[in-house]
Amino acid sequence: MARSYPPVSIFGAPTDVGAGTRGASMGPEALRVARLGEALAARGIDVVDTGDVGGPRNPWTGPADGYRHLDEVVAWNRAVFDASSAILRAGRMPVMLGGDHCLAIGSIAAVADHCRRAGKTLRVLWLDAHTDFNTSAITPSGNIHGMPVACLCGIGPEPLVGMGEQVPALVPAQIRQVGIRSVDQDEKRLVKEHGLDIYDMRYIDEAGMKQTMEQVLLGLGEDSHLHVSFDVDILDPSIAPGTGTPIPGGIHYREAQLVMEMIADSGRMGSLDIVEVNPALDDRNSTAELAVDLVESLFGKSTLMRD
Ligand code: 4U7
Ligand code: MN
Ligand code: MN
Ligand code: MN
Repeated sequence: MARSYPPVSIFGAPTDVGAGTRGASMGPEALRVARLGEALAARGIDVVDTGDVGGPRNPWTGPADGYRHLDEVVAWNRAVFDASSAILRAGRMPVMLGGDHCLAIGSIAAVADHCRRAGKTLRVLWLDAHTDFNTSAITPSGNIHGMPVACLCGIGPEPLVGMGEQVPALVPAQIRQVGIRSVDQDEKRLVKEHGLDIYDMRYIDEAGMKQTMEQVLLGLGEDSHLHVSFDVDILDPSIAPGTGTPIPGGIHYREAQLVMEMIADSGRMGSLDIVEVNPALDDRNSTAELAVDLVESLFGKSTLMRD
């Protein structure tokens, strides 16, 4: 059955300050070149592209006290927080084009504040090869794109943990992680300690994607707001080479489509990040094109007879 979608506002956050490989700063343009806005408009969705938010250049320096580029990461996240908040206040759905995954701190902090104002229950679906639950004490890299989930749960530096009014922005029980296959040694201990709900590749192999997504979406209701944070490195590198931290053994095309179709069927998606597209590493923009294809499914495009 055709579903109607709220109006969408796309914005870009062209930076790679949180990443260990440069190039995700070109992600927003790559997604536009792959015609993201046009694809949603063709589905009858009211969509505007508000352009890019701005921030400091990437200084490309080493870690200081366990963080690389902390000041720059804070500045970019404030810009993302402000843009997401404004879009939500206007009654529209924010779609953030990253940029690296550190930017989900700002986008999700904004959504958490919005949900509190609107009396909605927030659930976050983290589609990723990585759990992104590192801290300055345990990070092997200092790269803050490996820390957003911890920061949102209140573990991290004050300016990132306290981005919004609601601090912490999330509790682990609100989060579902799908596609996980790369977790650092100490990070493993921490995600267990905090009880994150993780559907790793072993789980997906054994249960299948249908049952996995049924579990993930269980309990969503009328008053639920589902935030989808889509790190394209959830996809197998053979179909999505354009990303800075590719990990073998990812989900394939049909599994990815099913993830998106089942989210669409839930009817609860209220906000979206598309992050970690790195055109410098891509094969003729194929990763951005695949991301757009999958986002069309997120907005209700399905195969054959179900439209
Ligand atoms: B992404 C890593 F060490 N865990 O912290 C780290 F393996 O947003 C990678 O999921 C983090 O792409 C990947 O640097 C962050 C590493
Ligand atoms: Mn990530
Ligand atoms: Mn990742
Ligand atoms: Mn990455």
